[in-house]
Amino acid sequence: MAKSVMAGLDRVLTMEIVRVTERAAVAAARLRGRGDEKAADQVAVDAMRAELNRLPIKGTVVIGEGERDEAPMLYIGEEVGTGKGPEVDIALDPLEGTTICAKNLPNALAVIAVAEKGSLLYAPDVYMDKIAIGPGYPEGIIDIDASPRQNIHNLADAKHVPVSEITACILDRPRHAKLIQAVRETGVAIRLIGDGDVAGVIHTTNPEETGIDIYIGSGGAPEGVLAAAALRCTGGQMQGRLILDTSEKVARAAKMGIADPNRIYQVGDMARGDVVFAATGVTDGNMLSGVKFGRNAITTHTIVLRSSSRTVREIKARHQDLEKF
Ligand code: VTB
Ligand code: MG
Ligand code: MG
Repeated sequence: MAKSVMAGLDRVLTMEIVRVTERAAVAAARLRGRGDEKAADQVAVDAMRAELNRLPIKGTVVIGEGERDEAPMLYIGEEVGTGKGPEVDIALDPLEGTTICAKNLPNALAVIAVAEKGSLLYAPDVYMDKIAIGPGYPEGIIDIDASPRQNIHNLADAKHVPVSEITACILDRPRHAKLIQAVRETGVAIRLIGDGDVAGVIHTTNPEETGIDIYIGSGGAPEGVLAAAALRCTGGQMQGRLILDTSEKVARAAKMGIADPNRIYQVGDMARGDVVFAATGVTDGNMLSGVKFGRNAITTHTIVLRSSSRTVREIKARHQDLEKF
């Protein structure tokens, strides 16, 4: 087998990419609670792009802010990095949860994943049905085609707890009304979130800290790939299926290389090979603290994950060179 282009680089990148999400998070955090999602998103995009372009990589954005004509920066296909270094694919969301940030609610994140070229799913910006649980359970206990009742009972059995001790995270959307009702009927607790399903999925990887055992429901497909990149590093199980409910969406997906519109993607189908993932908290959350602006320093809290070693690092940084931000 060919040697990974990341070989060793992922070790170095682990530290380097922290700056990328830190800087985007600080920029967005300045606009927390201002009710202006677009402005917060824009400053996060600018900040992330500036820092990303300092990385010693020949990177291509494969999950980004959208198509080139609708996203002037960090569009799908944009080349980033210094251009001197290995060829890598990049999935990013400079501000995952723009509405959360605008309302100053929990769990807005700046997120990035760097992977070997060709190893991330090139997902169109459509919805994806998702189900995810954390590591440590036998394979096959979740099934995207099984009923919520079945999945939740399988999980409770595997965890050796009654169903009433399980918490499911679901995006609060009218389209989830039936799902929410079915999940409620099982007797689990539901954490309804306004946005931020990348965080929702990642939270399943550490239920002791976050209180979330399982994520169920549909959200953005790009967010699905980002979450899968994180689970690739932490372990955990996830299944996703694109919702291609119009011929236009099927055609758009086909153009991106998706031949089977009904395919169920496991974690490894969405993120293969060596992956490095980082997320910095913008607002306070269940896993990460938000950016704090002090008199003499700005504090950030980041989680950095590396698939080849399965290391989970939490980096709290005090930035004293305030000019830079
Ligand atoms: C979710 C959510 C994101 O998009 O993926 C959602 O986690 C899906 O779209 O934070 P809808 O809002 O249309 O349900 C976000 O809200 C924004 O990226
Ligand atoms: Mg975005
Ligand atoms: Mg998003």
